[in-house]
Amino acid sequence: MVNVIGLGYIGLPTALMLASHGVDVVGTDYNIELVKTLNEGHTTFKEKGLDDLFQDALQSGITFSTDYQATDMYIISVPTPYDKFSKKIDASYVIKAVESVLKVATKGAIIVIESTVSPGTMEKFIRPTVLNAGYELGSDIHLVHAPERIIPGNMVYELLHNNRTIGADDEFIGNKVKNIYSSFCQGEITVTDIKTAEMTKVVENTFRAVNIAFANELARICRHDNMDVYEIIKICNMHPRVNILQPGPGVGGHCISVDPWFLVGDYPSLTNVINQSMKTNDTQPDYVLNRIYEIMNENDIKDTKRVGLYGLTYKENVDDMRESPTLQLLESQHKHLASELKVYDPFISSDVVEYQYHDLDEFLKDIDMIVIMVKHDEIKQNLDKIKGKVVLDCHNIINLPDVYHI
Ligand code: SAJ
Repeated sequence: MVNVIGLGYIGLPTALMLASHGVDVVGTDYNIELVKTLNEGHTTFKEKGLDDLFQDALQSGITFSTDYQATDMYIISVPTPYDKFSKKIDASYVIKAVESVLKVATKGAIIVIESTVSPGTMEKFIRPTVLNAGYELGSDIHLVHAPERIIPGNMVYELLHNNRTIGADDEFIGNKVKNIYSSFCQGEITVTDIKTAEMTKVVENTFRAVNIAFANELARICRHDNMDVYEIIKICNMHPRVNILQPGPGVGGHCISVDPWFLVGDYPSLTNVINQSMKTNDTQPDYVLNRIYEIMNENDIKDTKRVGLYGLTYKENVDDMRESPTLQLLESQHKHLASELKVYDPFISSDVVEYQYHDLDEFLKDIDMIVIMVKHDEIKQNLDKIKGKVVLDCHNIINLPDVYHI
């Protein structure tokens, strides 16, 4: 039996996928409400294909509990935030999960850490946790790091098809874990050592963060001299060895806006490009705020009450608001001046910010200027409704001459 610990954005789909492919799985989370919701037959977040997968897994016998199970294989997928000041990883959730598991694990059990961790975390924090509890590594307990790569919005497909990396101290254990993941994963699974696995995951997301920062910087250069950044990137990308990502209102989510800071925190004197890239991405919501004021002036819109931000989530067609550029923009706006920017997101049904709407038409009725912060399909399908409004399109989804861009 596999006990999956942490039933959030990564742990839950992973547990469901294993169960629906014949693996005996118990999902554990310390959040009583979350476990109750799952046991009542409901998923806890929206994701394409997740509800069907959930039904399959239930039929295959998955169960959910707040108790850690006595077994020989654990997959831990709990949050790994970073400390905003030191930029270093906060490994406390992973450490606590490992400590809880050690209390019930059978001799020779494998503990797989799926949570993204900075290179060296297993060495610095997890090995000592096992040793301090009186266990011998390599015989009583085996440690493995198997970072995930799935993208929110397409998780179910990517769980099935992405290549994976498994880091282990010994190849036999690595291959044993590979066999478990092979129950559903059709991609290539590379077995390597733990530190390499830790580093590859962080490097992959850092590569993307630096590329987006480059695109954001190009947008600023092009704005300064009135050039079309999208046309320039499109043409450059026709070069066989150039692949520039897209500028946007900022970088959110729990991966690309977080993981590169682990490297900056651990190697401050060696990470100039990464550090500066993260600063560029982090200041992008402020840059958008300035653009809003510029465009308001140009169009004689005197009051921010008549301006609306479309989208609260960190990216399109998901209900996840972690590190969202819109929330960052609202926070920085509050610091600078009193304003009442309106906000709407079709994926957020609860009230999370002031002046939030839950109906697109109501939202549009109360504004003269709309800022497309997130390119949800909904707005792409309702472009006729924003005719006549001043539009700041942060994602270049509207192909009309009088639309403003960042
Ligand atoms: N963004 C841009 N410009 C782009 C692409 C993205 O500004 O050209 C912004 C998005 O709007 C969003 C942020 O970057 O705010 C991150 O979005 P994303 O779609 O690049 O990535 P995530 O955070 O949803 O998921 C990533 C995935 N990485 C990719 O390389 C696409 C996924 O594979 C990882 O597994 C996941 O992080 C993770 O868990 O680490």
